[in-house]
Amino acid sequence: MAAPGVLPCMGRLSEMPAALGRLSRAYSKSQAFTEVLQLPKRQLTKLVCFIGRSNVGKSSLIKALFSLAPEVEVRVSKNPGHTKKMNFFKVGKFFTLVDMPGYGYRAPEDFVDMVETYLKERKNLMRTFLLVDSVVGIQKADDIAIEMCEEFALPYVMVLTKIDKSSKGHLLKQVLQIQKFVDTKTQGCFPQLFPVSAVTYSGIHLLRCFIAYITGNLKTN
Ligand SMILES: Nc1nc2c(ncn2[C@@H]2O[C@H](COP(=O)(O)OP(=O)(O)OP(=O)(O)O)[C@@H](O)[C@H]2O)c(=O)[nH]1
Ligand SMILES: [Mg+2]
Repeated sequence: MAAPGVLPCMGRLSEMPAALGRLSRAYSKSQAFTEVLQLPKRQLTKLVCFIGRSNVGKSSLIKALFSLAPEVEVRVSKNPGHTKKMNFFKVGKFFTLVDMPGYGYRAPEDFVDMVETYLKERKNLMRTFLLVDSVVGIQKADDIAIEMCEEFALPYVMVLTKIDKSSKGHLLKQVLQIQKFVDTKTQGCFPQLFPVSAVTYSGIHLLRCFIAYITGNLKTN
């Protein structure tokens, strides 16, 4: 279930229209998840979703991805457990990005039902981005999401957040450990990791390009 390689995308970085944020007229739209489930599937655009432990940095990352589209309002929590429902960010006609509620500490009670039901129903879900905190690496709570992606055979990608917080040595150790985990313990996880910082914007542009690529909005030839 490996995804197409990221290399063609990297080769065209300089030709990419400045970035995803400028490319698209994005707006934020919260929608009850029951309403979304009732929508005819053919009317939904391509989807990518962001999932991860509470406080891992999902909302901050989405905010950084949309930094060139300041009209998009993304709330970032001071306390874990802020995002209790799914938030949908529709990027013009190009795709829709879904911010999932955090799991683990203070996760909504119906987290598993809500997220599992949603993910396994979506035929137009192009990729799930599973966020892991690069400071602490894969935690027990992350197993919920990893098992879910593996069980439903969802193509997913690991994004390592908050890379500005660690020394280079610590970060390298975590990256190598997570890479080994991906290589030896997963089936559906894309082999390339995406280390990012929502503070320094390191890795953000490459991730934008990758999202544009997998949603069919970045031509590579
Ligand atoms: N240093 C640093 N802090 C970050 C980064 N990303 C997020 N944070 C901080 O981590 C905390 C949680 O960030 P959020 O983006 O709200 O995390 P979340 O995963 O959306 O959290 P929930 O909505 O509760 O699930 C906030 O205090 C952010 O400022 C990063 O790249 N670097
Ligand atoms: Mg959030």
